Amino acid sequence: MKKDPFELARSLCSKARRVCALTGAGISAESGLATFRDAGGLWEGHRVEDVATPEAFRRDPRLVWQFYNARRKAGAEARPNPAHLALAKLEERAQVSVLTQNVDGLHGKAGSTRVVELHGSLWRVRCTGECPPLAHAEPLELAWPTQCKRCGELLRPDIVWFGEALDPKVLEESARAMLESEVFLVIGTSALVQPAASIAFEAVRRGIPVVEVNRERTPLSKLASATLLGKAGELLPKLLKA
Ligand code: BV8
Repeated sequence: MKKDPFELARSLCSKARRVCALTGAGISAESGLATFRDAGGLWEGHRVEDVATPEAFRRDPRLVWQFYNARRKAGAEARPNPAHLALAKLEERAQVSVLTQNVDGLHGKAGSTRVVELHGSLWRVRCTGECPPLAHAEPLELAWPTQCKRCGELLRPDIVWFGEALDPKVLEESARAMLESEVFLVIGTSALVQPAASIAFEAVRRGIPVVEVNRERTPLSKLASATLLGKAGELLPKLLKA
């Protein structure tokens, strides 16, 4: 008889000493940050896939800059929610690597110490020339245009846009963290965006137990060891309680 998914997930998580978690916009929803799917993938009537791209930045840099100013403004008011905090607290009894698709920085704010930002950060901008990324205090409503102080080239968000490759070093670090994990958590992601989602599918292929926590079923649900449907802010503290 199939074990109750919550009990199965709890037994996997309570035993694991090395945990890896892939998180998406859903884990920050209860911090008040809109997910991409909930907003119907729209921001001010623009499809995110049309704004978060290098083409959009070339075509209308001011619009893209306003999009990220708005995200920084919302992000600056956001606080980690019980889901972020439960992952951070888990570090008291396990090695926890968080591979996040989010750019809001909330895992770090919650106290997680091994966070891989797959898609960059709202809180960093970088030169479109050759200079290294600039970290800066939040919130940042940069006026447009903003030139790099070192070389005068335009600044851009230090974020991976659609159509841009992820940093190979980030992908290697993510694969290593997944391969050494005893349980792979997938939290608040529609598991559609690549290559981030492929890390979860690779964990399944490698026979690593995968526990999914999401409000709705996703393409991963039929392959996960357990899928818990509900709010991450409610389920994770129960799932990861010592
Ligand atoms: C690349 C930064 C190539 C921007 C982001 C067709 C098929 C497959 C792939 C593609 C394709 N066409 C194009 C592609 C590639 C594309 C892609 O995957 N597109 C998708 C739309 C199909 N990928 C790329 O472009 C990547 N780059 O492929 O480059 C390349 C290679 C070599 C050389 C040159 C080029 C780059 C992808 C990164 C894009 N940047 N973010 C920004 O944030 O502004 S992605 C962005 O969208 C987010 O970071 C996030 O990753 C993604 C949205 O996904 P989720 O996080 O899952 O959020 P979503 O809203 O979808 O889901 C939330 C879930 O949470 C829902 O299921 C919901 O039910 C649940 N939920 C809600 N509330 C709660 C909850 N769960 C629990 N509790 C709650 N309270």
